[in-house]
Formats: sequence, structure tokens, C-alpha cells
Amino acid sequence: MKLYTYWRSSCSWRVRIALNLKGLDYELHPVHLVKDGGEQHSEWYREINPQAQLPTLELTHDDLGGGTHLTQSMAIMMYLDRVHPEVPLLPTAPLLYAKIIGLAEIINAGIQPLQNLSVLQFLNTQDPSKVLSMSWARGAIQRGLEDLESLVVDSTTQFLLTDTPTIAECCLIPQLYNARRFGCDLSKVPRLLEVEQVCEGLDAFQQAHPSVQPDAQ
Ligand SMILES: N[C@@H](CCC(=O)N[C@@H](CS)C(=O)NCC(=O)O)C(=O)O
Repeated sequence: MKLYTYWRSSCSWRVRIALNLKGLDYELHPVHLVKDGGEQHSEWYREINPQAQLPTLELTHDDLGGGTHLTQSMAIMMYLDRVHPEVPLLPTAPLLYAKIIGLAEIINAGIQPLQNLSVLQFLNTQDPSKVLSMSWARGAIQRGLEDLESLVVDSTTQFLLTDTPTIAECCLIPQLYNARRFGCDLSKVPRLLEVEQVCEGLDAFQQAHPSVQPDAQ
């Protein structure tokens, strides 16, 4: 498998964690999101991902899909969970399954799209000082993380709602990194920080961190 990725792309980072947790071999193909206007907009990349976003997972002939390109980090993680179920990233109990997807979607649908690079680049055309884009992103992340905290604050499990990591933690850890980049007040989300500490102790999370990626700057 080949993962088109950028060291600091939170959605690529989610998939790196999922691949590592499952112990799967993959090759990284870095795509620079910023240099020369962004390599994601190049013709060759749009051919494999018309949305011009990361990540894309290329399935080689060793995998069930053979030569297919998968996009959307949630879809990729759910695909991996179906074809490599030995280390599950989603619970089987229907209620818990829905709750975990709900947590992940708070980040995937409710936070990340509001602070994505293209949104911030647009805001920077309106206010080149970047004050507007920074406060917009900070507000969106802060609100979303506090909503997430309220759903797990009473949970006593090791991870958000489970005792093994799920796609919710795959989404959470990169989003907390972005929260710090944008200056959010994380004292309001102590339960999320507790779970982050547990994740940080795991090799799968450490190996997925932006700072150890080959294209890290
Ligand atoms: N829902 C998509 C979002 C993908 C996305 O927004 N990726 C960002 C990086 S985390 C990106 O490629 N941004 C490039 C841009 O905005 O030009 C997913 O989860 O894969």
C-alpha cells in the first residue's frame, strides 16, 4: 500500500495511526501542501484524488483492491478495519460503534473542514494579517473539542469510550496538535488530554507523529 501524505496533514496522520495500530506495511509518498501553491493541485495528483486533498491510499496488487485509490480518511480507516479486522478500530456492539463514529465525526465533519488549509487561505485573502484566519480556526477547534469533551467526561475507560484505541483517537490526536498550533485553551478539555497521554505511550501513535515523518520540516 502507498499513502499519499503530508507530515502535518491531520487527515493523513489519522490514517498513519490506523495503519500502524494494525501493524500494516505501507510506503509513504509525500505531497507538499504549501510549496509552489500546493502539489495537491497538480494534474497528476488530481487524477488520483479529484478533490485535491490528502490523504489518498493506493492499494497495490497485494491488497484486495489491486490498483485502486481510496480517498477520505474515515472511509480509508473503515476499509482497513473491514479487510484487516485482527486489530479492530471499531467496536462490534452497535451502540458503542455509533458512539465512536459520532466522536470521530465531531472532528472529521465538525472541526477539521472549518480549519482546513483552503479555508484559511481564503480568509487570508480577506485579511492578510492572518488575525481573522487564526481566530476563526481557534474558535472552531475550541468549540468542537469542548463538545467532544462533554460526551466523554464521565467515561472511565482508558481511551475515549473504550479500552482499546479506535478511529476516534486516530482523529483526536492530530486535532489536539492543531489546537495547540492555533492557541486553543486546552485546560477546558482535561479528559481529552488524559486520553492523549495514554496514546502518546503507544508506538503506533509515536511513529505516526509529524516530527518523525520523512518530509517533516
Ligand atoms: N474529509 C477529508 C478531508 C481531507 C482534507 O481536508 N485534507 C487536508 C489535509 S488534512 C488537505 O488536503 N488540504 C489541502 C487544501 O486545503 O488545499 C478526509 O478526511 O480525508
